[in-house]
Amino acid sequence: MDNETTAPVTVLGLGLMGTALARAFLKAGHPTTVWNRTAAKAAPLVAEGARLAPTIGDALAAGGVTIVCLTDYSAVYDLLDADLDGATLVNLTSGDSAQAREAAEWAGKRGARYLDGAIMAIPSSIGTDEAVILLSGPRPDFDLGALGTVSHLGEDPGLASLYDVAGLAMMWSVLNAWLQGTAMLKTAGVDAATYATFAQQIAVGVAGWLPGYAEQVDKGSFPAEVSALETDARAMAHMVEESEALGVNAELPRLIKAMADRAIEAGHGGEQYPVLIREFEWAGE
Ligand code: FVH
Repeated sequence: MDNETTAPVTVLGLGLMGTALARAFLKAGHPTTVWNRTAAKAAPLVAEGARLAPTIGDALAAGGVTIVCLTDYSAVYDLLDADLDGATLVNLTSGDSAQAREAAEWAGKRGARYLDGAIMAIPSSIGTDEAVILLSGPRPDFDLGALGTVSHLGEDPGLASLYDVAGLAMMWSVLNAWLQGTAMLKTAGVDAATYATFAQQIAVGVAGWLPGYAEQVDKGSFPAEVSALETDARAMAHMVEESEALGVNAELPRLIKAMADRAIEAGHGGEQYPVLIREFEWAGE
C-alpha cells in the first residue's frame, strides 16, 4: 500500500452516510478514527478495525483529514465549537452555497483548513466509481479516492453545493419529464417500462446537444441552426393540448410553454432554444 492509501482519516458522524464513508476508508486500508454522538453506532465499525475516539477532542487530535457528515450545518457548529487549530476539515454535510462559504469563514477563524463538499451518491455506492464526491475550497493535498470519484471544483467553498443543486435540478427535471410522458402514454395502455426504453433514447440524444447549446449560452448568441424557438413553441402547444385532452396533469407542459412564450414576446422567437437562459437568469418580481 502506498502512503496516500494509508493516510489516517477521521470520520465525525456515523449516520447512514458517515458509516458508509468510514467503511470505505477502512476497506481501502486507511487507519480510521470514528466518533459519533450516539457512540453505540460505532460498534460495527470498531469490529471492522476502526478506532473509536472517546471525545470529539480526541477525534480532532487523531491526525489526518477529518471528514464531517452530520444532519445539517447547525449540528456541525454545535459539534465543532472548539479550537480547530491545525485541523483539516472536509465537511460533506448537505447545505447551500451560502452555508458553505459561511462555514469556511467560521472554520478559518478557528485555525482550520476547510473544504466543503457534496455527496451525490447513496450509502451503498460509496467506495465505487459511481459515487460522485464534489469538493471545493483549498486544493486538497490528500486523497479521498477510497470514497468514489472525487472532483475538486475550485477555491470557492460554495461551488460543491452549487454543483450539487444544479445536478439535482437536472435529475428531477429529467424524472418529471419522464413521468409526464408516462402518464400520457398510460392513457393508451402503454406501461411505464415500455416507455422507459424510448424515454432513455430521447434523454441520451438531448444530453448530446448540451456542449453545442452551452457554447451558444457562453457566447450569448443563439442562431437557429436546428430549430427556431417559435417552431418549438408550436410543438409545446400540442404537448399542452394533448395533456389537457387526456385529462393528465398539464402543469409541467404549461410551464414549459409559458417560458418559451415570454421569450417569443420579448422578440426571441427566431432564435434557438438556449436563448431561454434569460428566463432562468431572471429572478422574478
Ligand atoms: N443518506 C444519503 O443517501 C444522503 C446522500 C446525499 C448526502 N446526504 C447527506 O449526508 C448527511 C448525513 O446523512 P445521513 O444519511 O448519514 O443522516 P443520518 O443517518 O440521519 O445521520 C445523521 C448524523 O448526524 C449526527 N448528528 C445530528 N445532529 C447532531 C448534533 N447536534 N451533534 C452531533 N451529531 C449530530 C447523528 O448523530 P446520532 O443521531 O447518531 O447521535 C448522525 O451521526 C446529511 O447532510 C445528508 O443530507 C446523505
